[in-house]
Amino acid sequence: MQTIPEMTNFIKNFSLADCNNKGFSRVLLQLFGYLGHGKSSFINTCKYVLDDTEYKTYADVKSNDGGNTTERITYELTDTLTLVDNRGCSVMNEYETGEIFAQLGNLLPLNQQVSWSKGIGLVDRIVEAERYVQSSDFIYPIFVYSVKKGLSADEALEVKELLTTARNLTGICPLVLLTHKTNPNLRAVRARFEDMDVERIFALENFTPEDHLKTRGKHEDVLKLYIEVIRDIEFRMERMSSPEDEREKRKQFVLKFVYERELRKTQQEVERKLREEARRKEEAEARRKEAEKAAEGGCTIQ
Ligand SMILES: Nc1nc2c(ncn2[C@@H]2O[C@H](COP(=O)(O)OP(=O)(O)OP(=O)(O)O)[C@@H](O)[C@H]2O)c(=O)[nH]1
Ligand SMILES: [Mg+2]
Repeated sequence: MQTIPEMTNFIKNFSLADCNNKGFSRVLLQLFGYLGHGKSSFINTCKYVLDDTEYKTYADVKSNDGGNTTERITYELTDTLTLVDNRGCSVMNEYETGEIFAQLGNLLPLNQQVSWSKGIGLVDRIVEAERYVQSSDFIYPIFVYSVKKGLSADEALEVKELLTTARNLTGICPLVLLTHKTNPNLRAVRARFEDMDVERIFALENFTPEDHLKTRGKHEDVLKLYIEVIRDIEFRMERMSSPEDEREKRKQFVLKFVYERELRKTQQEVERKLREEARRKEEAEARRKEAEKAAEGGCTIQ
């Protein structure tokens, strides 16, 4: 069992130069998930624990249910580890998931306002961003979910799909971080994630501006999470190809996702038009028959 200073040193001194880094120079810990689940608070918590100074709000935290973080902002935690506060999504419709995957795959610029675009606008932005995005960044996905929100069976299906796609995109099974650990929903929510075959589930209580009394339990929870993340990075690094190839794979993945989404949309539109046309014909036919009947009736009376 390591002590707190030992764990802290281990995390702070972790460097990709010590492993077979294939040319990767920095790790981007990509935080993603729904609005208001505690991503920004987690960043503040990590800085508080690793810097071990007074509590500061580095990342903007909203006092309500979210929608606050609208930029992809980076926060350097150590020389090697950088946290990325991605824009949260409200519902998992196909447009938002396209955006989420482009962010997650690090295909959009960092530290710039995130403007969401419908249709193939996203493809243009990905191509445009190629000049600015650093391919030597190793992507590590962390899915943030608040226990307080609960998780129904239907929502769990949606989350599972999101996590599976994120895994296929990044090559890493996202680590699931449950916030609001002390909420009574913890057991039930954790069980849902366990059913999804998630490999690593961590639960913690974020420090907040209202409550940042440092307890050993809270402090250690954060350090243990990082130690696990580092072990995982070392394992995955062995199995990665070059940073450029990896980025190209991610790009192809997201472009295919957007292309298929647009194709589905076009097909749905064509099907809708055909259904409408068939309905119009049926109605016209019914009207014609009505008129015929009325005309026949008129003849009999005469
Ligand atoms: N008690 C408690 N409050 C938390 C925890 N995590 C987040 N909060 C609170 O929940 C609210 C939303 O947290 P944020 O960190 O802004 O969430 P976010 O995911 O960054 O939200 P967006 O950027 O809007 O998507 C804030 O009021 C936080 O103080 C936690 O673990 N425990
Ligand atoms: Mg935020």
